[in-house]
Amino acid sequence: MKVIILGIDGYIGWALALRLLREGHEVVGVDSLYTRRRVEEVGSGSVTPIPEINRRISEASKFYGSNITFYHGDVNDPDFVYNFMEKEVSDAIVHLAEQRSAPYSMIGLRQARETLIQNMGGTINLVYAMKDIAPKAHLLKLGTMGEYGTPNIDIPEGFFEIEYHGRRDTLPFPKFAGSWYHWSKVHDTNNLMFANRVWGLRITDVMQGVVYGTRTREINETGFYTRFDIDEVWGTAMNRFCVQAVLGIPITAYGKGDQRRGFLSLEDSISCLMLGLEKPAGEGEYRVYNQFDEHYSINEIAQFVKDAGESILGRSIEISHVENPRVEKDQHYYNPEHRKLRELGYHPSRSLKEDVHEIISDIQKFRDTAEKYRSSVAPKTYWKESSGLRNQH
Ligand code: USQ
Repeated sequence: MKVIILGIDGYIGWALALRLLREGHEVVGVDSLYTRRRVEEVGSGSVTPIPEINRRISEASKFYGSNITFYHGDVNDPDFVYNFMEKEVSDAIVHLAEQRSAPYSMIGLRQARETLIQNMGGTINLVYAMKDIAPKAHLLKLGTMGEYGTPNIDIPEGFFEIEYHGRRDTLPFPKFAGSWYHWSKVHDTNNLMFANRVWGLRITDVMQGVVYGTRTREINETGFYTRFDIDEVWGTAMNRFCVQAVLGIPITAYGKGDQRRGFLSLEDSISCLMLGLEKPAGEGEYRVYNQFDEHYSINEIAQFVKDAGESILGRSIEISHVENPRVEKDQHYYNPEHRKLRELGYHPSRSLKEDVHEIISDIQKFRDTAEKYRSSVAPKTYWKESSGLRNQH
C-alpha cells in the first residue's frame, strides 16, 4: 500500500511512518515543521533526540531499505496540496498535519485564529484535492475524543439513534468541545461528513484519546525516537507527569483531578491507525472510531506515576492540585463506547502501569535535556485570560 502521511515529523506521524516502512509499505511524508518551531517558541523542545528532518528521513529509509519521499510545505496552501497529490497516487492519506495543542489555541486571538484557520483550511484543501485527483483513496483523519466533551450520558462512536416528538433517526452525536483546538476538530468532522455526503469520499474519522509513551516496536528496533514534549503548551498529561517525577517537580493535577479522559499508548495508537488503514472505510463510507484503551481520572494517572517514580527513583514524589488553568468539569460522568476497533481486531499491547516504568526510565536517559526545559513545564495558559486584540502575547 502507498500511504501519504501529512504531519510525518510529529509525535504520531513519525512512529506511524516507521511501522508502515517495517511492514513493507511505501511512505510519502509531508510536513511544514510547524510543531518544531512552535515548541521552540515556548522555550522547549523534544526531550527525546530527534535529528533534523532530512537526516531523519534518510536514516529511516536506509534502515528499512525503502525511500520515503518528503514534501516540505503547508497543507493550508491549496497549490501545495494539489501539487503533491498530483505527483503521488496513493491508496491512503493519513491527515495528522494540524495544530494539535488545546493550550496553544487558548493563548489569545492570534493563536485561536491560527488554529481554526490552519486546521479547517488544511482539511478543506485535502478533501477538494481528493475529489479532483484521488476520489477512490481512503482518508484517515485524526480527530479527538475531546470533540464530545463530557456529557452526562454515554458517548457513542460518532452517531446515535434518537427519538424526538415521536420520530426516530440516526444522527451525529452532539459535540461539546473544551478549547478552540478541540472545536477546530469538530468543524473538521462536520466538513468531512459533508464531503462524504456530496462526493462519496471514503473517510475514517478517528476520535483519539490522550496518547502517552516514548516507544513503539520500531523505535525499540531502530533507536529512531519520535518527539516527546513536556512543556505546558505542547506536552500532554501522562508524559508531563513522568517528566515532573524525574525532575522532582510536584505532579500538576489540575483542579480536583477527578476529570476523566481516555488514554492509550503510542504503540497502541499506531496499531489502531494501522488497522484503520489495512481495513479501510468502504466505497462512499464515512465511519468514526473512538480510539483509546481505558479511561482514567487525572488523579489515577498521577498516582500511577507517583508509585512507579518512587519505586524507580527511590525518593518521594508529590502530587500538587494546582488551580485548573482550563475551563472544564473536573467531576463528571464518562462512559464513551469503544467497540469498533476491537471488532476490527485491536488488542491493547500492555497495561498503562507497565508503560509508566518505561517512560520514566527513558526520560532518565535524557534527563539533561529535560532539565534544560524545566522552566517550560509549569502551567501559564489560563483559558479565562485568553487575550484579545488589546493585549496580544
Ligand atoms: N492535565 C492536568 N495536568 C497537566 C496537564 C493536563 O491535570 O499538567 C489535565 C487537563 O486539565 C485535562 C487532561 O489532563 O483535563 C488532558 O489534558 P492534556 O493536555 O493531556 O490533553 P488535551 O489538552 O485534551 O489534548 C491532548 C492532545 C490533543 C488530543 C487530545 C485527546 O494534545 O492533540 O486531541 O489530547 S483528548 O484529550 O481525548 O481530547
